[in-house]
Amino acid sequence: MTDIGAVKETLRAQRIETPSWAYGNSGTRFKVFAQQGVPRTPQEKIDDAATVHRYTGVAPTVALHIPWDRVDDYAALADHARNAGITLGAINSNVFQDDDYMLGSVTNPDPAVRKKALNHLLECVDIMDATGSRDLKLWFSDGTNYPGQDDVRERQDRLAEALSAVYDRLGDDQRLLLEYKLFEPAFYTTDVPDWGTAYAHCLRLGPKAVVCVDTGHHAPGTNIEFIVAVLLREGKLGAFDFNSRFYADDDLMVGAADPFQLFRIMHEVVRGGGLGPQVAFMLDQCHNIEPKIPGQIRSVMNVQEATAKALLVDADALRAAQRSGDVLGANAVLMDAYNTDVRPLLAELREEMGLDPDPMAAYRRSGYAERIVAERVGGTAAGWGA
Ligand code: PSV
Ligand code: MN
Ligand code: MN
Repeated sequence: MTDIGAVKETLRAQRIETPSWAYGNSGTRFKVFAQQGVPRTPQEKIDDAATVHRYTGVAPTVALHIPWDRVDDYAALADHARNAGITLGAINSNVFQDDDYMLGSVTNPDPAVRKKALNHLLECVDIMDATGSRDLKLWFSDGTNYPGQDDVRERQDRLAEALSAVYDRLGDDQRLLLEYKLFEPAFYTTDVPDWGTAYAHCLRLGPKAVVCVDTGHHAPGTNIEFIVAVLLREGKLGAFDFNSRFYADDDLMVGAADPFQLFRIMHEVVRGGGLGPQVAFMLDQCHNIEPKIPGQIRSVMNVQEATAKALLVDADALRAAQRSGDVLGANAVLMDAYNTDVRPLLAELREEMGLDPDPMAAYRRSGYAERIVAERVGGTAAGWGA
């Protein structure tokens, strides 16, 4: 039997981090459809993130991307966030948007480019010191397009060298999250293409280096929940970048394309004891055609719903069925939880937390959307990459 009180306590303590870049304009390489009222500054992105937290109650941090969120005074930015009711979360490095990085950043054959990339990563740790952020998220677009283009093995050596320099710079309470991605923008080899490569580097680096699983970064058909189970078992699952995909790295709302997969992932998280602070649950999404703040609210709710269902799995009944080889019985236990409508439970929890039971409706009624359209005139709207 599941203890509903305990389920609610766990849901109340859950933390989901939203990304600053979700609030700015974004699109595909074909077209960016600009929206009215989007933030023009990192401060306005933080205000929008704080709004998501106001209505969901479980999104108290916002991730920054440098240099997209570059400011002169990061401590002041952290103050701005605190005044808005949230704090600054992971610092995402960016060594993929500079002409110098055409052949790679930390794995570039040119040592001068490698140095420049490393300096940026180290600067991100300085920023973490100022913002009080725990996590540095590293994603490298590095790779090659053609067989023979560069020495694949040597690129691993260059990567290891840079990672180790960053690792040595981390404070005692700081972590490095290494994110992998199968392909794009590199199409032949990617230097950190999969969890195995990320895991191998993190293992060598030490306990402060952990893997980030971006749910959109796998080949179609990959069993992501298996990866989650294995990484958790090894103590090397550090974070999620949640989003949904139909084809490649689509960055659509988490739980939109395949809510069952999200449930299966959360089941392994619960099973592996990963619902604590050691795993950061972050969104990495772009809202190209839908309004951004409600897009984030919906995404946070989707993660909550998948988590609630995973918490409802009758662990004792599941184990008993598994131990007795009852294949259909075990599957039924899981499906019973997945097929439960958890929306009333979450609505009740929100009321207990002093929130509106329907965050989407409460946001709609608040007038915030109309207010930012009226107020955010002049200046340049922040976009993906600005
Ligand atoms: C790369 O595709 C990625 O998932 C990384 O996390 C980047 O920081 C982010 O997307 C940029 O949107
Ligand atoms: Mn990502
Ligand atoms: Mn991505």
